[in-house]
Amino acid sequence: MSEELLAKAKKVLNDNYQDGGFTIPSKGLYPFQWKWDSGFIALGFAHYDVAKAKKEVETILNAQWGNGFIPHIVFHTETDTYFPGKDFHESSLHPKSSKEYPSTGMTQPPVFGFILEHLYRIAEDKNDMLAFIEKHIDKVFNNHMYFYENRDIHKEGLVYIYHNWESGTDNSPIWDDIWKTMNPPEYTFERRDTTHVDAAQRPTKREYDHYLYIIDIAKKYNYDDKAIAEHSPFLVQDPLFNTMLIQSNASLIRLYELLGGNEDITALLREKQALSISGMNTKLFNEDLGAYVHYDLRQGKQLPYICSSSFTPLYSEVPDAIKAERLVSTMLERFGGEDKYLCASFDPTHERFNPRKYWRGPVWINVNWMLYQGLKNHGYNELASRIKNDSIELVKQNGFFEYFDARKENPDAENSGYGGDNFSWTAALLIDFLL
Ligand code: 9YW
Repeated sequence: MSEELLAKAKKVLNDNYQDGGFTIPSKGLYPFQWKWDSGFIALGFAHYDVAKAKKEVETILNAQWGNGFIPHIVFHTETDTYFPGKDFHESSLHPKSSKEYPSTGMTQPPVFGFILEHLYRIAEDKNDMLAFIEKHIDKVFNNHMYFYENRDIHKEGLVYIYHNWESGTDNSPIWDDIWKTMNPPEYTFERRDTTHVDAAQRPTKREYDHYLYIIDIAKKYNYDDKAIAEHSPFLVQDPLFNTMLIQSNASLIRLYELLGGNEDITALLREKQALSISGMNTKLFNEDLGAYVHYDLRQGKQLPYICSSSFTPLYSEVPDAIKAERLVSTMLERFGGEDKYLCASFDPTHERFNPRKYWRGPVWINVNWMLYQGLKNHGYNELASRIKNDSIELVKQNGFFEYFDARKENPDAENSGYGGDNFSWTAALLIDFLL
């Protein structure tokens, strides 16, 4: 059975691979290259087609800007099946943007440090992979320095995101509190996502008005980081985003050590790492909730909600044994009932939970993969296995969807897979789970 599933997963990835040397997340719905998707996709390819794995990473890193920034979408091709496209984003406004690759002017979680390390783990020909890593690692390092130099405004080791799309968790109920502080104009535009996917599973039109308005503000300042930090109505320190940076720092340190030399770089990374870890634990941990939460820099306060991002610090050295234990018990208490698959994207006990809507409740395989790694690293092998088995089960029963209903008994739909079908990172990470 798992052979069959594996073959299907490979087919999804192969079919989504494009001539330009990148892989789209899902046909129709997402026709370009997305940043964190491409990291997870490379991991899947690494198990059976190393050339494509390398190409995927190389292509996105080629689109890096002169200041080290890596954009969230790279518009490699012309198509009007996605909104907002390159004409709305206008990355050329930023003086250091790539001239060759039009993109968005926002980013996504920094995954490439740990992705490179996983590519090395999986590779049969270690020397060949190490040569690849040596060629590209400085780009990832420069990307981390971009974050620390431009987005850590209080020099506390925590970097900001200025748009919900930068978080990767687009319409999380966490952002509802921020939407209440804004009153964007009513934009006139043609949604494309809802021609591919049931509108009940996607963000609302009004939410999109907010998304577009934040971009317009950033564009007004030519995507200048300092101006964005001053003027963006959305300015958040996200536990998932910062954990990915920290986990990627750790991988970069190990990889640079493997390569030899580079003492200045590793010393700098270690210094940043210590600051970031302490920032996470002092500013983003919420003792009452027993979880990491988001911090709203605009309002100067924590956003006290638990979502799957709250547990992702397990995929890093951020929580000590006591905090790891707290996280695990919070997860089990609120998200882990016998009637649920792990791990819902938002607190199932909260009134804002919606089991079918995108990041407001459904299970996402990339987050599950990170939780699995983290639980294993912290010694929670049984719970790690549960998350892995739940992920495999959801795909086996429903197909390679973008997200899944966490309820084992689903009264609303026959198929508990939602959003885009033949979804690349679901396939890629399933391959990693199975092999
Ligand atoms: C959008 C591509 C992206 C992911 C994001 C996810 C979704 C796209 O799809 O956003 O148009 O809203 O939220 O994390 O990278 O798979």
